[in-house]
Amino acid sequence: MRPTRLRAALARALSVLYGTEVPAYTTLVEVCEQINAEALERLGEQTERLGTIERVTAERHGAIRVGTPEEMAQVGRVFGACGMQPVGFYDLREATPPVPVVSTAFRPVDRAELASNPFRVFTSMLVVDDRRFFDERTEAQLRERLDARSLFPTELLVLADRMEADGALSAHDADRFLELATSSFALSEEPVDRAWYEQLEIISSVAADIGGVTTTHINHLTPRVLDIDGLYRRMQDRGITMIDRIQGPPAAPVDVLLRQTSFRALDEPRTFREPDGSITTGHLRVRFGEVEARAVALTPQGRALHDAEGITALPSTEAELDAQDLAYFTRTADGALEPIVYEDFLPKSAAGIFASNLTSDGTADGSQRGSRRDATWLQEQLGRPLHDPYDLYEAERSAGR
Ligand code: OOG
Ligand code: NI
Repeated sequence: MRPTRLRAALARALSVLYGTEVPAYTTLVEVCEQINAEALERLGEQTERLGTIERVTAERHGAIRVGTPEEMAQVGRVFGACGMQPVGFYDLREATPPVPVVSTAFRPVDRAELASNPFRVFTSMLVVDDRRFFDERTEAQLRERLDARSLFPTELLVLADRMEADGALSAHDADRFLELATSSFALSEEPVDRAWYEQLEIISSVAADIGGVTTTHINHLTPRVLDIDGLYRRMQDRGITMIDRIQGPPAAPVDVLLRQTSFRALDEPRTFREPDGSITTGHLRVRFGEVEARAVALTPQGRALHDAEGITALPSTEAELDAQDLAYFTRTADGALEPIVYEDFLPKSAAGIFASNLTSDGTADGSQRGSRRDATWLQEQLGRPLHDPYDLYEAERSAGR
């Protein structure tokens, strides 16, 4: 099996897993499929300019969270086997409310690969030495626990490296890879150390979700929808409470970038180890359901204008966006514009998504010094190239004109 098929198979396996763990996800996927079919009916081929119905129907992004650079590098190997490369650097410590993580997204980088299966995973890593969040003692406790755990079995990493080296795995090895990878992202039944989890939760619920447990899990798995306003209404009609708004640029004459919304997950039963050693059952609320709509990618100038002045500052036709070099397009043989879809994330929406899912804003001491983290640092930790999203859009545009 080749990386492309392995990626599609992993996306499907995780979708089945997450559907059994979070039943409301299955409702969300059903509603997305209805809305997409209706949009195709209503608008015809026009809707497929941003991706074929096959691509959009299969399209998912996952979100996972890890604790250390070593764990991040291992995630890079597992997704690398599936033809997913790290793209972009997001610093959520600067967000409102601040979250003590830095992130990247693993995804295919070629248009043909994206068309075959665009599975992407937003991956966040805890910054344990950031004094705005963690004092020296908490950092030491975190390090001790994170260093003692392993998120991925060695057998999985060996298979991942073999796939990256050879470009193929036998059917038997591919099955084993899928089984091990999928179970690495399942919610663990291991008891949660109550006192430690609560100690971290005061600082940040994301820190507790990462460092307070011994495994990682899919936080959410997000389908793509062609009409997110329609979906938002339909979900509410079905009695599912959505967050109060859709994140990202509002609907416009030319939709741009990425719009996302989510529903709050219900309490999930978890096992706890109490301070007296007894095992109890309780609940945690860390996972939720998200859905997204994707549109044309903006150039750095387009993005700067959008971020400073909002969507209304952008021209209202594709031709003008192209002429002013504000968004990315290729041209068909007869000269028509084809939008290049935005394949990445928005730090502001990501912060909103994190926040919609927090039990509290946590505590950050702004007078303390942050620790330096940037794309160069992350690339070094990953030990593989970290792509700049703009380079990828630019290359695709130059190749397609
Ligand atoms: C990731 C939040 C960001 C998105 O779609 O912007 C994200 C997380 O909650 O771990 O998934
Ligand atoms: Ni997400």
